[in-house]
Amino acid sequence: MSTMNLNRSQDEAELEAEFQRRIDNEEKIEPKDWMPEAYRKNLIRQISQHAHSEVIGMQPEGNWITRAPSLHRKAVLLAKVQDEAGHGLYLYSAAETLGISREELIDALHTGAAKYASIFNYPSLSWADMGAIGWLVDGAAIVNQVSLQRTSYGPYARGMVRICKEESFHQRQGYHILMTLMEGDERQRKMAQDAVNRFWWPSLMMFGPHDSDSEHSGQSMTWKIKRQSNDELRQKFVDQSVEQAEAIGLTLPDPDLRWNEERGHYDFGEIDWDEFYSVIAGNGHCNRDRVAHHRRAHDEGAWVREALDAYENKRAAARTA
Ligand code: FAQ
Repeated sequence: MSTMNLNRSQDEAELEAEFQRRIDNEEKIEPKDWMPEAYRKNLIRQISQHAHSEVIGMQPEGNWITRAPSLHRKAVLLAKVQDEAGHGLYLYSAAETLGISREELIDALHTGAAKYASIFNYPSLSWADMGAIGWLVDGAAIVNQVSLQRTSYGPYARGMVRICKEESFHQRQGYHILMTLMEGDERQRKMAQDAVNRFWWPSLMMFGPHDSDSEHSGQSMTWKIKRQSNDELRQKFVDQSVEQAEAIGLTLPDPDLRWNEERGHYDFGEIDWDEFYSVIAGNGHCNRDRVAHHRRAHDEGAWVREALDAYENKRAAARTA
């Protein structure tokens, strides 16, 4: 190794040691701070996939806005879906602070280079699905996001604080839909139970593979991008959901679900990992439709982006003049 290269790698090692010291000290890393290239890339990956999930996640619920059973439910659902768009925007902005453009991020979604949460590749078949999505999907998202409020990257952590407040409202509105159905007639109770039967296992998959199979967890935990592991968060979600289900008379579709006195947690059955990997590889019920729909909406919105650019250029020209 030449002396110059040796000096460079020494400098790099010192910078990395200082970076890790800051992380260990619970200091937030900000956009202009030095960071290892792999930290930057890993964050772009996670934050952008998180953003894509929020935006693609509007589709299953968007499907029910025109069929909501009352004006009140419709207004609430509209507000919720709009919130998800807002979450996507905060998250894209946070990713952009790492030096990547919105166009590159969207392109990665369209080409399949970037993933989004597997759950949104399942269809929403009945009104009760709006309840199950709010209760379980937003519920799982909150468990994960509360933990991410303490993530090491400043813009991501701060975005999470606001997102979590809104997700709490989302979760409650979903639970309220199911509660109302469970107080209804036999058909309504069946509809609620059917939705929970279909969404329970995919919700558990939202936390990702087991820790032992999680490719990114080790490094992400050292850098405190992730503060709790996939399995820890999944367990937390199971524990909180059992009592909530019981309170309104729903049954979680897992015969192995039982309280384990020794562990102080609920034991639960094994997830169908073949299904999980098949869905994230692009073969879920709705993968193709979801991306095609996003592409279409993006293309139809091209004129808005062009108008914004034209306006910005005009303002810049006026400033220079
Ligand atoms: N779906 O090594 P790990 C919401 C991928 S927001 C698809 O464990 P990591 C709001 C993973 O990306 C929901 N892919 O990965 C809402 C990686 O692939 P890659 C979204 C998954 O990053 C509600 C590979 O598997 N929340 O729902 C999934 O350490 C209602 C290996 O996995 C977030 O994104 C999955 N479930 O841990 C909106 C939270 N799991 O990238 C509308 C932020 C894993 O190498 C309606 N993200 N993969 O190609 C995280 O906390 C983490 O990224 C995990 C995965 C925990 C999701």
